[in-house]
Amino acid sequence: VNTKQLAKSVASGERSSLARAITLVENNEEEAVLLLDLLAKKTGGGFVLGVTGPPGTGKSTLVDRLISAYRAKGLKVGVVAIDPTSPISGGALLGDRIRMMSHATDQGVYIRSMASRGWSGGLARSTAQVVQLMDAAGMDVILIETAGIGQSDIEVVGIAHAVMVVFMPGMGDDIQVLKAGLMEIGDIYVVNKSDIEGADLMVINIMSLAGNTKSRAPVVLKVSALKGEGLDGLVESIEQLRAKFSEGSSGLRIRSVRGMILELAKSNILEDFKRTSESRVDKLALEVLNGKLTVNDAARRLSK
Ligand SMILES: Nc1nc2c(ncn2[C@@H]2O[C@H](COP(=O)(O)OP(=O)(O)O)[C@@H](O)[C@H]2O)c(=O)[nH]1
Ligand SMILES: [Mg+2]
Repeated sequence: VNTKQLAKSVASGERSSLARAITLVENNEEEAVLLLDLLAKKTGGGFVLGVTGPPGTGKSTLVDRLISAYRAKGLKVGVVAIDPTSPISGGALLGDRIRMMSHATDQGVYIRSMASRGWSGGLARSTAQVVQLMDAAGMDVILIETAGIGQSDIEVVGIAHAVMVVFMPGMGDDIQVLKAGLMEIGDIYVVNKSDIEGADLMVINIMSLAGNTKSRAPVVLKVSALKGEGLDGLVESIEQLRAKFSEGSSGLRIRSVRGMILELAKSNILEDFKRTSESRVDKLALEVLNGKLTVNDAARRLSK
C-alpha cells in the first residue's frame, strides 16, 4: 500500500489502516511525516482532552466511564493510554486494557496503548502524531491518559485542547510536591474516589492551590468513578470546554497546536543532536582529558 492510499483509508476511518499508520508514527518512520502531511486537512475536528494525575487515582477507570458517556451521545472516541511500562511495573498495561475492555469490540472506540519508556521528547511527539491520526480518522473526542509519573505528563497534555487532572482523597502532602506542574495546567480538577474518606478536604486543598494562580478559574469536582457518582457533572464540565472548542475558540485551539509544534520541534532537535553528537563527543572528551578544553567548553561546542 502506498502512502497516498494509506492516507485515504485512514481518513475513511478504516481501523486496520489507522493501526498501521500509528505503528509508522511510533517507529518514527520517515513515511509517517508524509502521511501526516497528506492528512493535515482532515484534522481539527476532534476535541482532545488530556487526563493526567498521579498513578492509582483512577484515571483509567474515569476514561472508561467517559468513553461510555460519549458513546451514549453517539460520538466516536479515541484513547491514547500511555503506560508506565518499565521492567518493574509492566503490569500496568494489562490493568488499563482490562479496565477499558468493555469497549474492546465497539467499532466507535479506538484504544491505543503506548509505552512511556524511552526519552520523553519522543513520547510527546508520537502522542501528538497519534492524536492527529485519530482526529483524521474521524474520532470526535480523543482522550489522552498519561502515566502520571513526571515531567513528560506535562509535555504530553500540552498537546491537548483541555486538561483534566485527577487526584484522590488523602494526597495532601503529595499535592504540595506536585503543585509546580499539575496545579497550573488543569481546566478541570477531579477528586476521584469520593466514596472514601477525605474527599471534601481534598477539594478544599485543590481550590487553594489551583484556584489562586493567575487568572484561571478551574473547575473542581468530586466524583466516584467506581460508584458512578458525580459523573454527569464531570461530563457537563467537559462538554462546556468542548462547546468552546466547537465554536472555534482560538484559545483552546492555539494551545493544542502550539503544544504540538513545540513537541515536534523538540523531537527534531534532539534527533539531529543525537545523530551528530555521537561522532564528535569522543574527540571532545579526549581534548578535555588532555587539558585543552574544559567540560563546559566541550559541551558548548557540541551543542552548537
Ligand atoms: N474506591 C474507589 N476506587 C476506585 C475508584 N476509581 C478507581 N478506583 C480503583 O483505583 C485503582 C486504580 O485505578 P486506575 O483507573 O487504574 O488508576 P490510574 O492509575 O490513575 O489509571 C483501581 O483498583 C480502581 O478500581 C473510585 O471511584 N473509588
Ligand atoms: Mg491508568
